[in-house]
Amino acid sequence: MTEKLLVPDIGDFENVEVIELLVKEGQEIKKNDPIVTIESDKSSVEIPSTIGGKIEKIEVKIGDKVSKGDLLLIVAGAKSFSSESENVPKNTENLIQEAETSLKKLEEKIPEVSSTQSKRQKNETTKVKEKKNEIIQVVNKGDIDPLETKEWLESLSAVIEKDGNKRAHYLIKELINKAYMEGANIPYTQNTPYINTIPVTEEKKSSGDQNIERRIRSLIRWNAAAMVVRVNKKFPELGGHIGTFASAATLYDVGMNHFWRAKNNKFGGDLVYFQGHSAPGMYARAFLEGRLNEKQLDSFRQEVNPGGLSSYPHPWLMPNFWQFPTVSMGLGPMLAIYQARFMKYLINRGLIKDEGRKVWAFLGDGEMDEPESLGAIGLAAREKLDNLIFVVNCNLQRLDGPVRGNGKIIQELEGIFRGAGWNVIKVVWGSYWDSLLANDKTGHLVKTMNETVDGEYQAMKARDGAYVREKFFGKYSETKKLVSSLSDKDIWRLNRGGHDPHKVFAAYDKASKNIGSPTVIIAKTIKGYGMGKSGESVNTTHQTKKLDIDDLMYYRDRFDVPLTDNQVRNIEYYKPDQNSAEIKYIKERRLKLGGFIPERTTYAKPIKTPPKDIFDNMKKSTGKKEMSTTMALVRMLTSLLRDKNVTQRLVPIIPDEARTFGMEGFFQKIGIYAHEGQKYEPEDSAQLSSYREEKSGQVLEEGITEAGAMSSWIAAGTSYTNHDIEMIPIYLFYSMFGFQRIGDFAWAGADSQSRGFLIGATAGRTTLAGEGLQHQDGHSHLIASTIPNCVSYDPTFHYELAVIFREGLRRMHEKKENIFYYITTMNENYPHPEMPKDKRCEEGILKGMYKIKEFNKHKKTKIQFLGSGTILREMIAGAEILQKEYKIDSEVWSVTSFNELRRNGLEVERYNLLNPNKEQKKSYVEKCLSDTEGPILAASDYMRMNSDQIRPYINKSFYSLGTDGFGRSDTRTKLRKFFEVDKEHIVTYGLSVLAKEQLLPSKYASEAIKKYKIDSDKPMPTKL
Ligand SMILES: Cc1ncc(C[n+]2csc(CCOP(=O)(O)OP(=O)(O)O)c2C)c(N)n1
Ligand SMILES: [Mg+2]
Repeated sequence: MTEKLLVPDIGDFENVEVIELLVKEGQEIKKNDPIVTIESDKSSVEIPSTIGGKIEKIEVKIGDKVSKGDLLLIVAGAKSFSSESENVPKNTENLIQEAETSLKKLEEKIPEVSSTQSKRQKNETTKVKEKKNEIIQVVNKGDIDPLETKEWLESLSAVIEKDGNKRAHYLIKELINKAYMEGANIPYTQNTPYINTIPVTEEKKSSGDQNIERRIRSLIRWNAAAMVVRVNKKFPELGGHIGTFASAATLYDVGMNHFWRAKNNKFGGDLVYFQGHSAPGMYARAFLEGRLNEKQLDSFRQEVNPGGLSSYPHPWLMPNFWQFPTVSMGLGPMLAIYQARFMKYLINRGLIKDEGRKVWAFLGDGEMDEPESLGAIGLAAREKLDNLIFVVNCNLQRLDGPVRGNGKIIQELEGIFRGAGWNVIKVVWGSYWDSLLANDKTGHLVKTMNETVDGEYQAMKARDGAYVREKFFGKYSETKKLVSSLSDKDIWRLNRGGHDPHKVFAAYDKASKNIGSPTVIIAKTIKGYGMGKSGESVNTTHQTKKLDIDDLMYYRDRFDVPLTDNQVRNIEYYKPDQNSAEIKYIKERRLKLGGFIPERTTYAKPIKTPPKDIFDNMKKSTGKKEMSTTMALVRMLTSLLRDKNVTQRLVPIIPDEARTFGMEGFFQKIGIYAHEGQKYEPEDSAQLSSYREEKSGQVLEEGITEAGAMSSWIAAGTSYTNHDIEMIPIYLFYSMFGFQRIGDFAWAGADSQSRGFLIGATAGRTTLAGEGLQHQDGHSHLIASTIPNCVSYDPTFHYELAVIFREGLRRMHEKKENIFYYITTMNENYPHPEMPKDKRCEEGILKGMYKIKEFNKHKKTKIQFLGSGTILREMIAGAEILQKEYKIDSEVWSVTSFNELRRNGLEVERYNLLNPNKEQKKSYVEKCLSDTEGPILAASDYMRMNSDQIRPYINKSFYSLGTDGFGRSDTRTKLRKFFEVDKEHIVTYGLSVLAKEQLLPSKYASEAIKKYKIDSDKPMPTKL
């Protein structure tokens, strides 16, 4: 039996060119094997076979134009004929049914996965039954019928006692539903009362030795503060922070002693994002662990000489220690969310094992004001990232003062996270409050807690017990009575949740076991905890970096650090003996948890660079066929997907612009990642480029979030260290929405030593024609050049792109250089020439320039043209005019990277200046141009500063053209005329430059100005 394979529905396209035949006659094929690649003027896509069998005849050849229904090939002995009905995707109902069955299976599995969880759930009911009839009554000012309220509350208590929490919850839910249906939109449940989320009865107890843990924590506190004070005593300019870690010490210690599992040869490790300026605490712990010595602590913030400790977590500066750069506020939360998401992506794609690893992120309450901090919490909930735990340290202060003086940051964050679908655990009060709360029969204590604003809470901790008694408990007679038997000292001892290891342990335990949603632990602490008058809860705490002797004595006494007065005066570190109980304990805990944290290692295997010929089709002329470099890139990616070493490792990342870049073919080919698969039949399901979401999908289709896409890129680009698997992220974006939008993330990516490609597509101020001022990028290369390990290119032709891309793969993913690539691609279609045969061409492309054309017919006057991106084509056209109409020769250089040329120039110049007696070196740009004839005119589709970068390294007359000024929407021709980078301006400026250099009479330039109707009086485009 023979079957025909036809061109499927390819959307709105007709007469699309066949550009590749991927099979031969006589070949056995399987269903879904790619048969041919077709290409429209916007995108290329592979057509897969719907039949398996032996190819009897291929009915198309390269260059043919095909449309839907055309015959592609005939297959003999078709094994599984894809009938109409099979071709038609499963209907929505089936898909939903499938999803539901798998959900059911998951639910059934959950108790197995977490027997502790189910036990806990059972306990919930039984425990509650044992509980006495105690309810927290929130006194309501507007209660019009207290008796009725009492009856309802008593009924509820009776239900809880008789049938447990769940039944009570059910009844309340039903009541709310009923009220809603009757038209009452109540209750507004943004918040729960200002008390701990976990009731005392449900607190999981730590098995740790609390006394020893307190001693260890005290030593860490002391050493962290001592480090900052010592360093600032010696070099007051260095700075540092004491107050932040002082507030967070317990939050970190409980994690370190009990929860965070390190990476080792048996386990991938939890990933912890430490709050940047709490770094002193991490160093102080590492000191006790024996990982750092006193000398190193004394070189805190002295990073110039090797061995110094970096100010904040910087993997670039401490590559064996820090994993995540967090100090620029707001980046940590997003990076952590996308890290957790990428971990699930790797698991769902079968690239790493699911070991139940977690991502923890420590954030400041002030930091939560950064829009990025909350910017991706919806994604975390949507994707059910139960491998993610945020800990927000709510010390109620930021740098200048209270985070919310008149409000309550904890309540505000609770509402936001609850609304987004997170599991919220508030840790507000410490254990000393437990009995008070239990005795709060009238509800006035909780009422006071609810009513007190953060500014007051802060002020109270800056005062003393008597003040708290008066201001807080004194508000109502009921609360006053509640503490009547407590001394002022007792009242002062009433601790906050974040400083209570028991409460923190219970919260961490619950968070680690949570299934189906991310968790945020919102912990209340005191900024500068234990610092007394010098810094506890005072507005200036954040910047306290010097403590006088009295403060230090107080701090020592407050935490019982076993140092003599003299030792305190000398601000000595304290490290107990190796055999002491403390050191043994700390080491034993970490051993149990698999090793030290933080620690940065990598055991990833390199990815073999694809063979040299993989992009050979990019080195041939396209003839008359026009295409953009963006399209050429997509073609290259399609080829890469056929390379067995590379295919699985590619991570295409797109923020909702796949169609703009002609990448929609990837949807079907490799699928869009969706953690729950596809629960609906896509509208375009019958088409070849249908929107296909899949659990094991490869494309990260991020939606409109450049910051999110960049966070994914960083997660994938650092996968070699965080997951020991080298990945190749390729993030395509509108170049204008690249560095300037997410510059700080790019900097964090660089610090993290991310490896991968950033593709600034639709680049060039006059090349992206119709979009206007905020779209047209004329400077992204300049921003890219500010990042030291970013290698950037602005190629014009497909073979340049191919050479650059392959070298990027080799340098980053095979040779593991800690660099990343920024490449601009354009959306202008034009024919591409064959790669020049000159052997130096490839080297030149990579170094930044090579001679692409020489016009030397007349041998009289000569000029050197340097161009990049699409403007190179204008230069070639201009050079042709000059030769033909003015008998002027020229050499045209394709400059693939002004940035790389400048870097080389800088380096060589520095060498020469520092080695005046040695043989002087020549920069690459000098080597290319020093022996050439005539002045130099450079131009690009970027600001003049782009090409001006190489001016100092050329001992010749140098002029530049560029697109300085605001972009605007118009045709390419008009835009290039406006910015004076079209071929006519290149000719005119060329003639004028030659006149200025006394190589040509000025009349030629004047004539050209007239001929091309150039208005010499037009203001600079920067002023328009
Ligand atoms: C993007 C950014 N802006 C400003 C800063 C400077 N800065 C460092 S810490 C800090 C205050 C932080 O307050 P919070 O987040 O509450 O942390 P805390 O120290 O109170 O734990 C500021 C403004 C920064 N690091 N990053
Ligand atoms: Mg704070």
